This record gives sequence, C-alpha cells and structure tokens, in this order.
Amino acid sequence: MKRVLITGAGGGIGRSLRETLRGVYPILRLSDRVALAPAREGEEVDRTELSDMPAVEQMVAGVDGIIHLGGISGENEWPVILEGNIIGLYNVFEAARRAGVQRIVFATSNHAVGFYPRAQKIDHRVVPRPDSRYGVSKAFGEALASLYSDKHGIGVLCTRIGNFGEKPIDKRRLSIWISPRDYTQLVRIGLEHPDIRYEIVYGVSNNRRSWYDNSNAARLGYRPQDDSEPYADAVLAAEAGQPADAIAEHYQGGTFCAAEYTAKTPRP
Ligand code: 15L
Repeated sequence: MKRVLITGAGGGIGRSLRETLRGVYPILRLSDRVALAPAREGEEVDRTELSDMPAVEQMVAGVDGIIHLGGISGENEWPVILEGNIIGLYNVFEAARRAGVQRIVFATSNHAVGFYPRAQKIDHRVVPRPDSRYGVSKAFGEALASLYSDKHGIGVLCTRIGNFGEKPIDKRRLSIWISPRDYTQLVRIGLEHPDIRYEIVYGVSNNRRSWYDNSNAARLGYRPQDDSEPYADAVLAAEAGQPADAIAEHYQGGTFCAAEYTAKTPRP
C-alpha cells in the first residue's frame, strides 16, 4: 500500500486515523466534504462530495487502498441518508472498480444489526436487523461490498463499528466500545492481510460485556488491547437513577431502536 485514501477524514474516526496511520503508509490522501487541516509531509488533502461521481473518480485516482468512513454517521431523514450513504457509497465502490483499487475497509455499523436483543450473542454470520434508515444504509453498504468482492475481486473488510472513542460514554457503549488503537489495528488488517476477499468483523475492543462473537476478527489476527471494564463503575454510577426506555434497553441498538418505534407487540 503506497497511497491510502481516507474518506470522511474530517470526522472523529478520520481525524484519529490521520494521526495513528501517519507514516505507516507513504502517502495518506485525506478527503472530506468540508475543508481539512492543510497537508503535512506524506499527506494529500482533498475536498469531495461523494454524490458527485466525476469528483469521486478524481478522489480515488492513483490510490491502492481506501478506508471508507465518509457519509452520514447517524440517523437522518431519508433524502440525506440516500445521498450520503447509498449514492455516495455506490460512487466510491464503482470509482474504485474503474480505477483498479484492490482493497477497501468499509466503516459499517452496529446499527446494521441493532435489532438483535442484548441477551443474544451474535457473530458475523447473522442476517442484518437494521434499527434505523441509517442502519439500512450500512446493510446496503455491506451488500454492495459483497457484490464488488464477488464480481470484481476487490478485497473488502466490513468493520461493524460499535462506538469509537477515547473511552466508553454510557452503559450500552460498555458493550460496543472501540479504542483508537484497536480500530487502527483492525484497519491495518483490512488493508494489509493477504487473504481478505469479503469479511465482516465487529469493530469493538476486547470488552468483557461484549454482545459479539468476534472470532472472525480473531481469525484474521485481530488482538484488541483495550477493554471497557475499567470504566464501568464510573459509567454506571453516572447513569444510576436515570429513566430507562424499555425498547432501548432490550435491543443492542439502544435509542436507535426506540426512536420512531410504533410496533404494538415487540418481537423478541
Ligand atoms: C454509529 O454507527 C454512529 O456512527 C456513532 O455516531 C454512534 O452513534 C455509534 O453508532 C453508537 O452506536 O454508539
């Protein structure tokens, strides 16, 4: 990997990877729809709307691998999701195919499977159960990645990210947190592992309270260094006594499940 492109480089994960991957690959091309901090040595800075195909083709020209973080990172109205996470994602994969890019790490989300109950441990083989329009767009992304892998031979690692940050911020995130250094490790596996065709893994640290069987990531060599447990007492104390929504508490996707919920009889 000589030149690696990060889309959505201005977001929280993108800004972090800009630092942790600095010097790992000779050139990082950093792209976002908003202006980014000026390029330093070993960096190229780009500004692209993912819905603009000619611009996306220019963005991917000459890159060996892509870390696709771009798009909308939470629930939103359908036109917004459609433009950022369906059309924009399609443009990135299609431009990558035309340019001969061989590897993509795709930032999918726990919300592609958010309607699994917390009581169930799930692995990478479960069918999607999206908890939002956003979650549907991530399931779409996983499906498009599968198509471009099978039909065009692009190697894709789909990382179903839990919650990325320096530390877990609430009870739900104790089960799905991922630290910057663990996500960096996972991304490097996605770009560098010789045998990746199409894989789904959970982008989570080694959390004792995890809802995931992340054996597929382990099989690819992922050895997460962090665990949310040392933060648990403080996180739970801060939340004690707060009113809890029954739907949000029951399902892995939390408030993403509870929002706009109208089913009369909750499914297990
Ligand atoms: C996500 O997929 C979002 O991108 C992020 O902003 C958080 O909401 C995260 O999920 C989460 O579930 O905490």
